[in-house]
Amino acid sequence: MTSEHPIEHEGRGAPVGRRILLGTLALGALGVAAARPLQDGLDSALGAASQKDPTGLTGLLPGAGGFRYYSVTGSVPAKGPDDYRLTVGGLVDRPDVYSLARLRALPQTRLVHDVQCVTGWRVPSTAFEGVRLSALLDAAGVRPTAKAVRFTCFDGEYSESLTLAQARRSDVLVALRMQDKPVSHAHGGPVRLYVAPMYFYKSAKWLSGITVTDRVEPGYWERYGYDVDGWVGRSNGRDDAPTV
Ligand SMILES: Nc1nc2c(c(=O)[nH]1)N[C@H]1C(S)=C(S)[C@@H](COP(=O)(O)O)O[C@H]1N2
Ligand SMILES: [Mo]
Repeated sequence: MTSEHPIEHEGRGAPVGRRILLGTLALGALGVAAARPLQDGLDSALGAASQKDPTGLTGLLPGAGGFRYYSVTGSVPAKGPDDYRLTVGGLVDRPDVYSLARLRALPQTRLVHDVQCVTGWRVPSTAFEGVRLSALLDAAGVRPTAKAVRFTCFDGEYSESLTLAQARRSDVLVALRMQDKPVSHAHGGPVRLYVAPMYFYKSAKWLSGITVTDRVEPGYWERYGYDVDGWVGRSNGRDDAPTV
């Protein structure tokens, strides 16, 4: 066991620990073989550690500034100004499809917080910049029956969800920039979700769909035991809340 293992450090909520363990085993059977790092050459070095890190299917890259690049799929198509699209639909009056140019033309918000992965690594004071999710929801006209928002990704696998109240927070962005640069492909560019107050698994990379729904549909990692309400320091992660 290494320090990467969340169960060892959780210290509370044994049922949750068991859920994560079961998730790890299921993932070992179903997912790890198919999941590969975005960059080649890391597999052998990281293979053993990856088995012990439910959200750590890929690993630390030299020069990544403390970030790890995660993807639950083996490869993700690159998208840019010509072919990137973000659809907004579901329980809204005005469904829409945004190009990168349209997103860039909207008012941008820049936030600086610590990034905190649920498995323990943290990157202090990281800038994210983009369009407030609340602005896109307001533009779409959320219907009164709506309760939640589901996010889908052009990797074809990952998903996330927030309650409508969480989604409307001013520190939740549809991010176009990270570390004061356009979000790179490895970090989920050209557009990723950024949920500042929650563990980084909530910040879906390669964002392609925003669907307003009548109930929360647990996202990818949440089916393996992590909390849908992934507040840093208050959910089943193992770390203290970062300084903001
Ligand atoms: N589409 C997609 N989004 C994702 C993930 C993923 O595997 N696929 N991993 C999540 C997890 S567990 C973390 S910690 C962060 C990692 O972001 P990074 O690769 O930019 O460091 O992305 C989150 N969003
Ligand atoms: Mo993570």
